[in-house]
Amino acid sequence: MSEIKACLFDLDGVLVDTARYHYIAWKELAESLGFDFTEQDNERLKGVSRAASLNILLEIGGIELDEEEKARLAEQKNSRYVEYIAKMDSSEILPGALDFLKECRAQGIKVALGSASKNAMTILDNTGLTPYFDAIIDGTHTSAAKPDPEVFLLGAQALDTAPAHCVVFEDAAAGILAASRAGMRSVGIGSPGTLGEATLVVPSLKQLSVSALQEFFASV
Ligand code: B16
Ligand code: MG
Repeated sequence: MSEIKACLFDLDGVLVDTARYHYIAWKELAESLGFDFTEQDNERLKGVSRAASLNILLEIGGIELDEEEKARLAEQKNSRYVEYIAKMDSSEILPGALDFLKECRAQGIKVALGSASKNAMTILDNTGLTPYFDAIIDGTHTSAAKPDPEVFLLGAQALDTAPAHCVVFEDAAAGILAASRAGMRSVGIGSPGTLGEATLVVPSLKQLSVSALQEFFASV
């Protein structure tokens, strides 16, 4: 099959572990509204936009609100989340992620970010990852959330690379679906139980090298 010319990375859960900060901030909001929000509930929010996440949270709490009130609560949660990510540094880069990005650079493979987060730039800057990207597409550039392929198609366009030559790295099932809708192969970071639709699944980027990936994708 086609050679890999570009890698498109999701942020939360692939390069950094910000899921726990999202969780704490959503849990605080749920508790202020009078209900509990468990880690299992939080799984439903991974890769989902802020507005859609709030709708899921309110559904769990059995609460109905008008759009104005929802906007206020989304802002309240985001303010808390921003306080947490303001303290992030390079120690919070996930295992293997930095070496993989460096290897992409060394092998002339283009690199883009494809994240739903509107806070992606803060996270990339605070962890020192910004210089590793040729293009950054985040929640401030997109109008449709994953599983819509928009974020990855914009990434491929910015890198001037055809989808058949792109590989997406994702930790969320919605992101794997977005990749396949964009006509791209994908690597699921996590467990085959939730990411079974990916072309390849690995526990983390530590288990993968760019050369091993080229070899594997030469056959699929
Ligand atoms: P924000 P990703 C996603 O990031 C998170 O997985 C998801 O939990 C979050 O709700 C979404 O970003 C929006 O984030 O509130 O910062 O705009 O996995 O697409 O990098
Ligand atoms: Mg993610």
